[in-house]
Amino acid sequence: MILRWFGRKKPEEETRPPETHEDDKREEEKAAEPAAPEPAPEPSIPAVVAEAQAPEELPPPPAVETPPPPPVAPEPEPPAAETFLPEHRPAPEPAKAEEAPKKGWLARLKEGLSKSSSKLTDGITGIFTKRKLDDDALEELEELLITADLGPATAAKLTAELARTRFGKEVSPDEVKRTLAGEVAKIVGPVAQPLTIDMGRKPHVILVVGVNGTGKTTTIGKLARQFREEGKTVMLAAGDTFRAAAVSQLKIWGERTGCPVVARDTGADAAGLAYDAYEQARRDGVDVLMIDTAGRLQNKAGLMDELRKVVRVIKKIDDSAPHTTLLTLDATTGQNAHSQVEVFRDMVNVTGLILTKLDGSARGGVLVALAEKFKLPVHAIGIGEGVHDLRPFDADAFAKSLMGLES
Ligand SMILES: Nc1nc2c(ncn2[C@@H]2O[C@H](COP(=O)(O)OP(=O)(O)OP(=O)(O)O)[C@@H](O)[C@H]2O)c(=O)[nH]1
Ligand SMILES: [Mg+2]
Repeated sequence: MILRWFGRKKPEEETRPPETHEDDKREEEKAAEPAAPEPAPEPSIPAVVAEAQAPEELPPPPAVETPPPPPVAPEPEPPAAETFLPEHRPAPEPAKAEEAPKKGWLARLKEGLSKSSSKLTDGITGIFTKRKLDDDALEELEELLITADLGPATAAKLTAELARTRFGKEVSPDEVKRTLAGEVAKIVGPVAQPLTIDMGRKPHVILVVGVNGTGKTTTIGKLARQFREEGKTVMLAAGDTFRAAAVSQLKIWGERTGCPVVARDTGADAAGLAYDAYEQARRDGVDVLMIDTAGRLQNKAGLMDELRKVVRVIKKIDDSAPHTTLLTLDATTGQNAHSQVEVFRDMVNVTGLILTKLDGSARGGVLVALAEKFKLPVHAIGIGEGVHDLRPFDADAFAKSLMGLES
């Protein structure tokens, strides 16, 4: 079966992933049926999957001849009996920019972080109105910071810094917020690193991992749009072969962003698919290959094995690949994100984080705790479900927004 993703008639407009929670469940049940050695998958976070809407019509790609096959086609490994590759053509002109949201992203970041910041600012105002910075006030502040998900270590560090310069003095809530924002910016500054693509790789391989529902597929779609707008050619690999709905979700992102999607049927070997996609991307001279992965399988050990196998197999083509391994973390899960970093970091070599769902999360402070503890680059943050809602992580803007200050 050949899946064709170019020039297909697309359904109606799509702004969110094409699956419902119900679809999701049905697909998983179906996928799990033939061999379900263990009864229940173990989602640590319930997937919040939005309703299906169809993609926006993109202009058809220019008719360009399919490039000739390479002189020597290396044997895929593990050998795939049949590979279902899309009909691939060189990527069309950079995707036409979909209309960006009217509000500036800083305003949206501030609005998105308002749940986190209002907790902090209300607390700070409560503690510091007409009050000296004494031990009790410091203790209350430390507790507040902990409950706002900044974590005990960061909370202690921030209060110590405040005490160092202001102890015994009367401090205004605004002064406290400004001092804390400055300290938060210092902590997150070193990890605020944009995602860079090595254009010499052809392709630069990005593996996207994370617990189910944390935003892997959506982030891939958002990144694909960014890369395409920069004029890069992008290929997507639907490595979440566990659920049929996951494959169709990625295909819709591929259509929206003008990127070919390499996919196979549900239940296919994810590592084999990743290998074939990498080979295909190399043959086509694609700039970026993004590989989506499953967030859950029948059990956690199965997921680990599968991810490790994907990495092993990719390395057979190029030992330095994947060149980037992104871990998506759902900011609404707060401290749970710590254990997810530990698990995935030990399993695959995570090179950077994407914090999603910072909009509407009261737990945005977790980003500070993660930066302090793991020092892993935070490449971008998700501030909504739309294609424009992924932003490079800006330490200063984040710190100020978190403290409810104007940027
Ligand atoms: N509000 C908000 N929603 C987001 C963001 N990123 C992703 N989502 C939503 O979160 C839900 C899950 O996103 P997916 O991209 O399907 O997550 P996933 O990690 O691929 O999930 P699995 O395929 O189940 O492992 C979807 O409804 C997304 O629209 C974000 O930054 N903000
Ligand atoms: Mg997914």
